[in-house]
Amino acid sequence: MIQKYRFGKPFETDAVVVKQPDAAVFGPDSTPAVPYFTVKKVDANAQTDLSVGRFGPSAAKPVKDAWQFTLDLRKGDIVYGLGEAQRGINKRGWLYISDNVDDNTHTETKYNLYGAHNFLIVDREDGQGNFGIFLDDPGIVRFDVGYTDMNKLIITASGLDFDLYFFSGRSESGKPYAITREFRGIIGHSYIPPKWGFGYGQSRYGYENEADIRAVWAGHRDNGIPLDAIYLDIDYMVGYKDFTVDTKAFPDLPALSAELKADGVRLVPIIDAGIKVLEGDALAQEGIDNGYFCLKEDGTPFTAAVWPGNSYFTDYLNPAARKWFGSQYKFLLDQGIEGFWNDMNEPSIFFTNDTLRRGVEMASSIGIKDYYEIDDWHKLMGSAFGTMAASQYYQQFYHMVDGEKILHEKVHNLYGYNMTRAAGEAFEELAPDKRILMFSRSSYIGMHRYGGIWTGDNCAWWAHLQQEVKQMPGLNMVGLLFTGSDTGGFGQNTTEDLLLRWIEFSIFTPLFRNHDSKGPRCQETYLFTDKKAFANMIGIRYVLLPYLYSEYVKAARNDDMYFKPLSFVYDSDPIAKEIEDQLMVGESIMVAPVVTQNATGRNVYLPEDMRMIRFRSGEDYDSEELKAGWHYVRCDLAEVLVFLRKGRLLPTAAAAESVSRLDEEHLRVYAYGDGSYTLYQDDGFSKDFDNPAHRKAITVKDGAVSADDVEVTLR
Ligand code: MIG
Repeated sequence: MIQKYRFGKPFETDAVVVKQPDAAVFGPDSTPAVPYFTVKKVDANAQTDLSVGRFGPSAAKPVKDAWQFTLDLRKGDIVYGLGEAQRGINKRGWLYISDNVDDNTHTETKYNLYGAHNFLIVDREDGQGNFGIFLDDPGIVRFDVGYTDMNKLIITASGLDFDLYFFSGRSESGKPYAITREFRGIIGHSYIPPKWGFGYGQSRYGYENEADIRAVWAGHRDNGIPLDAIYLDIDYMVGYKDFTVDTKAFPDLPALSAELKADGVRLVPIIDAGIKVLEGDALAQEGIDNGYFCLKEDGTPFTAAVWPGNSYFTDYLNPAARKWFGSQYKFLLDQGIEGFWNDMNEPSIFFTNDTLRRGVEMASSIGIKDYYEIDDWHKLMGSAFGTMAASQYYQQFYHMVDGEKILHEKVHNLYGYNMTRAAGEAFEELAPDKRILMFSRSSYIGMHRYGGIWTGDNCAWWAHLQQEVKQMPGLNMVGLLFTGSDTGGFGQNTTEDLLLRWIEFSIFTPLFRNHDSKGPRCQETYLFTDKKAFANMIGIRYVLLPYLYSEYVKAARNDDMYFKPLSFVYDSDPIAKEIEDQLMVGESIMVAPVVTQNATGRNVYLPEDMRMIRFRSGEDYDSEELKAGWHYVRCDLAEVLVFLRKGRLLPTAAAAESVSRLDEEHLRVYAYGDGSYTLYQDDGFSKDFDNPAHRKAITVKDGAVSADDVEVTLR
């Protein structure tokens, strides 16, 4: 059952597409009553909660006049959700703030990352009275899940205007999985990328020109390492200006793109949110003339420093501006480009003219000197340059929506979502018959209809590999199925073993991209010693693709999850509820990646008897049946373990160097007993996902396998 409560006059976020009736409407002076929670109005000065108090972590942004919802938690209650948020699959024991930010140090004591995903589930220890809650509030929201008080869940809205939804689960009332499905049923189907988007991609902030791209291409092909995409970071542009190509570095992008494509490799350029302020520039002028940019209080365009230098920020909440920005992607589509990644769309802001001026004034007030003493530091950094933190800027500009001026901070978390929506809506017109690869850094619930996300600037830390495993189910709960992290780590220096182990997990994430920053050592796989190991490991991704692609498309069309926590499947198993480093991938398999250095194996919990398949490559594998319970299993570097459920099938193909070379007419099906499976196969580009011809039945009966339209052998 779904119950929706309206508070005040919410901004329409378009997160929900299946509109729900209001169970009640609460004005600012009412005494609201909602299920499960007690409600009160908070104000910063009277506040004692650690999460919102004047001396709490969010002290810079005191909460004034906001509705707050409090619930007592019992010891064994579990809280699932919050999408991209850091920490565990079980979110208990921390404070999470929905306040999208560009922060490249994801330590576990951070409160916010790039996305705002205000959906969570309370799974009671006795299974009674479970529910899901979605706070559709695009402002800054706090989820205090046992931070102020270990036994309380305290949710503080951004103010008095938002929609609040409760879900008790459609069929199997109260089960977290059923609750998730019910929620997913009202936010629309997830985005499906072109099939090549499931191939392996290589990226580095630092590829500067055609020669760099050719070297990456050759590095893979010369070593038999599969490759479907090479990413272009901001250096392909002229002065970081969106929708330009530096023709000195890339003299003939259409030709390069066509040459690569003939070999199954696509170029995927980055698009940044900020548009360069430049006299006489057609794009900037068009934006100004039509009022497409966010404005300052005085009605002139707001500008701030990002990569291009002084930049405008497109008002993506204005449908006309969205359409205009989206139409610009045509410039690259026309050059043979079929995929993009949207960056800096929190939006990231380095500083503004005002902050700069204040800093200089501050420096002048203490007297401009040739050099500064250590004792000048507090004056210089403390009050002027040192406060150049992005978030204060969110109170300095406005959106114009339906003639109404709206302070950015009130709708802050919608920015990246609507940049990606601009692209997604444009692709429907510019390339109606073709899927375009699209993923974003910043997001809000609803963006899953237009693209995926990557998890941003992680580091080459084992802890971040562990973190990524835990982020996946939360993202899937809110419909963001096309997800993955920077494999190998973006910041810091990776090592060969970390990269191999990371690949061991990323083989299963729909987005599978090795991405690295400018400073750290290079981490293209072919630069390491055991090139064969990388070729085999990445090859296993292609081996598994018939299954992974089928599971992805089915999950997207059925509003289902591709990654699930074990407890969503084995919901009465108390051990399964505590497993945070194993996941269910689709209907047939469980994965248990090795995520610690120098380990030669790990403990794995099997909620039921399973068949463990150990892949060294598509051809080289062994397998054994394991009973339910705990097992220590060996897993060398460059091996991948897959745990196949009883009565389920795992269709695989022979390894290939690109998705375009995959032979899907001949499949090898792993089985554990008899079972049946629905394979999804299409051309990888068109959008007729529900065409029944794409769904092919595979059956294993009495140890013999058969299938519609595909040749299958049993393994
Ligand atoms: O301020 O474009 O998260 O993937 O390589 C850094 C350069 C801007 C941040 C992205 C990262 C990308 C980088 N960008």
